[in-house]
Amino acid sequence: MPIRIVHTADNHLDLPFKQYPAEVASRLIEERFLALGRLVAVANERNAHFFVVAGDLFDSTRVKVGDIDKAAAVLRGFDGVAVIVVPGNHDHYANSETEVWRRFRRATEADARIDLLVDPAVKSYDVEGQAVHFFPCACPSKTGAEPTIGWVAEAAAQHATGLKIGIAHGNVTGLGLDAEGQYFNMEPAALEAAGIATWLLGHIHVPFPTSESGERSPYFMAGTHTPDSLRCRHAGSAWSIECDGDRVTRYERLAPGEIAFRRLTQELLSADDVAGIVRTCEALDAGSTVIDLQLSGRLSAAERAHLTAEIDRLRAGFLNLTEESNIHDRIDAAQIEREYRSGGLAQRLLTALLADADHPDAATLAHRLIEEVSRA
Ligand SMILES: [Mn+2]
Repeated sequence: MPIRIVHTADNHLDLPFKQYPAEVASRLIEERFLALGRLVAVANERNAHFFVVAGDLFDSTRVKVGDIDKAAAVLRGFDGVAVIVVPGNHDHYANSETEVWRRFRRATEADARIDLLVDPAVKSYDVEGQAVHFFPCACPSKTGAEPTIGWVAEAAAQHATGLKIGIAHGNVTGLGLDAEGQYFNMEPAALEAAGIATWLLGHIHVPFPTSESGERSPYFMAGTHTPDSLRCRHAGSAWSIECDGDRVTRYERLAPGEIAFRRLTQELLSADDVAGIVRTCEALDAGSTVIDLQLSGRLSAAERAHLTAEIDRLRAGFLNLTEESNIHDRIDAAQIEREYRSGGLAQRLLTALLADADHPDAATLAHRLIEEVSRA
């Protein structure tokens, strides 16, 4: 019988989202609990034996008590053999006084299936006669450099049989993004040398492997389970992993997130471009999208007014819309006709420059110079 594991990490429950208005922040905070609940539901549908959280379940070591209870309630919904929680760097385990874990223990003591693993010691389970050994490597601090996985190879060698799975949290050389900091760095060679079936990792918020499904991988990076910032390009991720005997035989990526962050960077040079960016926005699922528009280019006064009106209209539909625009004025035929005497030098010069497609800024620049000179 295959052993099935659902692997998540970097849930960052209680991430404050301070940069957003209060009602947007509370929706984003709530989504992280809801998405974890969706993932537990998928794990149950798939009859997973283990639900593994490879660090950073919480965003910090000081979390509102109510939210610790809420997290515990979500995890309690798992129907399998055990939920295994290992502290990451954001929710590191310094000692038995570390607040978040003291309270988490209290919140979960009634459910023996929730295992908080903080010590570097093998934890073995018997699943219908099959031995499954987990090697948890909790983070002792937020920004440590010392590897946490060093003990695993020797401990794994002491178990001749059974499925052996490592759990750790930190950067992996070659995979890291600067965004998360290269803490508790692990070398791929060291991960492979541990002599276990695979590693379930957290820390880098992007999933690894890069394929949606496959047959084996020396390690898995969960990726945050629901998007957490404009940097996040995936739909939230987690892994469903199947093992047979002492190895991984199949994996599949899950996508429990329901909120997206999108940054659209666009140069606008015409009414068509304005219509295009509006269409792009309208094609998004606005109610569950946090959008950030980074607009540049040159527009006529009329095009610009239209853009502003359209953005105001769109703003109402989006979960959140921010805009950072750096758009210059562009003179057009209507404005030339309005402001300059027909047949005069300025009108003829500007009309000719406007027709020069190779130099789209020329007419606008000339117009600005003429204005300056005539004001002087
Ligand atoms: Mn982390």
